[in-house]
Amino acid sequence: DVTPEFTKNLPKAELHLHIEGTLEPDLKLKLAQRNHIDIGQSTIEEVQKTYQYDDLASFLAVYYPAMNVLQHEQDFYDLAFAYLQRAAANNVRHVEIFFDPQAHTSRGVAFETVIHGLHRAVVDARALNVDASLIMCFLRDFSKESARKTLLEAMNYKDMIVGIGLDSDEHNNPPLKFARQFEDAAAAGLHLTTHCDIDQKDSIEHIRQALEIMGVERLDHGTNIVEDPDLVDFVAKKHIGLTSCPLSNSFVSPEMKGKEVLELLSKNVKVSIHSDDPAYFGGYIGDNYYAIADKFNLTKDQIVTLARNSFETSWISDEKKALYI
Ligand code: ES4
Ligand code: ZN
Repeated sequence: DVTPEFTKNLPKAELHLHIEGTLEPDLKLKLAQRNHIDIGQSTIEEVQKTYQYDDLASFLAVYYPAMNVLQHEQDFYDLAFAYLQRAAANNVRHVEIFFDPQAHTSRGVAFETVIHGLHRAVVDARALNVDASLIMCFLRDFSKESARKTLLEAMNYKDMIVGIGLDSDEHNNPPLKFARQFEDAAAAGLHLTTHCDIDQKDSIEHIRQALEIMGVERLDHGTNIVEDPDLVDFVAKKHIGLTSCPLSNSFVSPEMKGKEVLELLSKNVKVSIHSDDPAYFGGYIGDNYYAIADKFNLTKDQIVTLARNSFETSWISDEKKALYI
């Protein structure tokens, strides 16, 4: 009943997508050649052979070094525009793109280079009928001082950024580490979200901090919340969005958190489906919808609810939202 065509063609919002995670092997090789960087592989097959990971640490060990091929503004443009073309092909009408400035500034690429390249692609996406925006993530395993410096720099480009988030290694890096930066960002009118990865050691405590103390509007992943009925009530009442990524989850959890997604749907939580790092986890957003639909026999109605949730919990204007929900 639910086919790959149905999940691909359904209008949807993408809210959990790391732009650095859309670096496909062919573009990686092209940029390596263009920038004279030896990445140790010279064919797509060789690059794909390095994609071996079964936990966050082994994934990040492949992910961050690959970013070396991104050097110039045009490289960031090419990365983002290639993604936005794929988004258009998946009928993504609205996308809020995560980017990790510290993964670039820490290796000598200027913040301005990163944001100008990404922003130019965001502007050009209008011609693809994709409404795009940028969410700046802090690397949570970097210091809060580094986050503070990054936020200060971002204030020069505030109109190019819709919100902030937290990603990278969550272990021993709770949301509260960045409480001050989140407070300052909110005061500057930016939206707030944070990763609360699946099956983290302190996941309930991290979710509680993010919701009750820091006032985040969404949780990226966050599906462990099913362990705590009071928090589930809270997110249902407050219309907090939970952005689940089945194919990404499948690398660390065979059930891809499908049972949790179904339970959250049944409790009217605004959970939705997204792609995380599609070049590394085997599929774009239509594939992610199809993967969970196929494994858990979701109905078309459930799929449509997931897509509607993505628009409802997005940070587009109420006027634009009304077009989709
Ligand atoms: C990420 Cl899968 C995952 N987890 C944490 N941080 C990330 N950044 C990009 N992908
Ligand atoms: Zn993510």
